[in-house]
Amino acid sequence: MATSSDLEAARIARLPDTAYYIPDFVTLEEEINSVPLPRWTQLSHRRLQTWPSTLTKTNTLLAASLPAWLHESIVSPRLDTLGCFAGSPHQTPNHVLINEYRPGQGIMPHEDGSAYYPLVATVSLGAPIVLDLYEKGPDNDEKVNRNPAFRILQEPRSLLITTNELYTQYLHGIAERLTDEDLGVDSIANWEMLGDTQPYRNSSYERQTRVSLTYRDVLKVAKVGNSVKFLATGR
Ligand SMILES: O=C(O)CCC(=O)C(=O)O
Repeated sequence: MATSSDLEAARIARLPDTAYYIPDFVTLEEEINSVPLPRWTQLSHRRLQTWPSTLTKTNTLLAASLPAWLHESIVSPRLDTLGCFAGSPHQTPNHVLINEYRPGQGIMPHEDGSAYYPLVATVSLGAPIVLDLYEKGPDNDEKVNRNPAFRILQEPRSLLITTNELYTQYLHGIAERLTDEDLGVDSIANWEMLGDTQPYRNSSYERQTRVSLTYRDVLKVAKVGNSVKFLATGR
């Protein structure tokens, strides 16, 4: 199992501070067994599951454990062994978003914001996808350029960690297209770190359904039991 000393070896050297990429983070068998339970919310451009629940309007997580199949089984213990959440308030992820993208679907460039400790650990399942990184504009939210500053190819079963300046100073998004093209050592920041470049030997691939599990640590957590008790006693 990859440990914290392996994390430095997984650093994507061609990106600003800091991203890590680990191919084959989960095995084929684990990938097949990790099909999410059907609790999807249909959004206009993708489907989403939020575990254990959506954040409140004040970006607070109502305290609840992540289900065992997300937290205890495979990914969280490996993230803990890597030590990537060692500096976060809860020292382990407490929130997971699961996104499903069919061919042609994507997610607009955005930032994940201050509700979370500035680190996202993303496990990709099912099919590859290209994540685009954009520099923030002067007003801190618009894209500076229409073109991405960097592109990361996420293979199925891989782990991508984004943190520090890359989390705070860049937007990330997935283009709505059927084919990802112009794939090669010059255009893909983690090309040398891919487990297998053969599927991209024609510099492109056709999108298939891809599922991402994004592990995060929500900074503010409220104990629901206490507020319910408070309401009940009126004190
Ligand atoms: O699916 C992904 O890899 C990106 C998901 C994402 O950007 C998000 O949930 O905020």
